Amino acid sequence: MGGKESVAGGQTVITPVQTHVWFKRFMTECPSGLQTLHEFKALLGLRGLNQRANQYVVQLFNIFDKNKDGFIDFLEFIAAVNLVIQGKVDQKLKWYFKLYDADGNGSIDRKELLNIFMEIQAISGQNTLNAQECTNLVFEKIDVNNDGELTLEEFIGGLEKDSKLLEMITKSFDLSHVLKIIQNGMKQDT
Ligand SMILES: [Ca+2]
Ligand SMILES: [Ca+2]
Ligand SMILES: [Ca+2]
Repeated sequence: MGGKESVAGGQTVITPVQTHVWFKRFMTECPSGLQTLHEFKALLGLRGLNQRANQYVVQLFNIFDKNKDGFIDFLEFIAAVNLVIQGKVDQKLKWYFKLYDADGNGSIDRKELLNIFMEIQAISGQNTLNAQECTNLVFEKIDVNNDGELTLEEFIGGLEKDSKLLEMITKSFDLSHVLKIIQNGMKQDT
């Protein structure tokens, strides 16, 4: 919220020159060209995470790691950056959906959503939002057939219709600060 110079704010387009800059940073950070989970965490300045927060980062890493080889290569990295910077809302929502669907069975149940909210709290150190209440609210609003599971359709359809909810979800998983860390020169020590 307020005062945040969101790098993802404008409709920035990644130019070839920028891609080159990213590439140099990426290679400086991971000379092997393959980023491990450990390096990923170091990159984001995430240390001494508790179990919940750690779980969230692992999930994030796994989503970046598209080909599931256990590393983030530059193409995967730039794809993620690209999405965060200029992805359309429904592309981003698809991505959130993957992140929230922890067991990958194609739907989000209450436990998964609750978990993710708690992980986010753990990572951001915020207690302003009550994870249980948020979960209830989301299901109340967008679980159209009331079966306790959110399909991709319910998720995207519901959020696109409800701007407040969309804002909550977007904020809960705001990658712009992640991107800012990366843009600030991938500093490892903070
Ligand atoms: Ca990979
Ligand atoms: Ca699931
Ligand atoms: Ca449902």
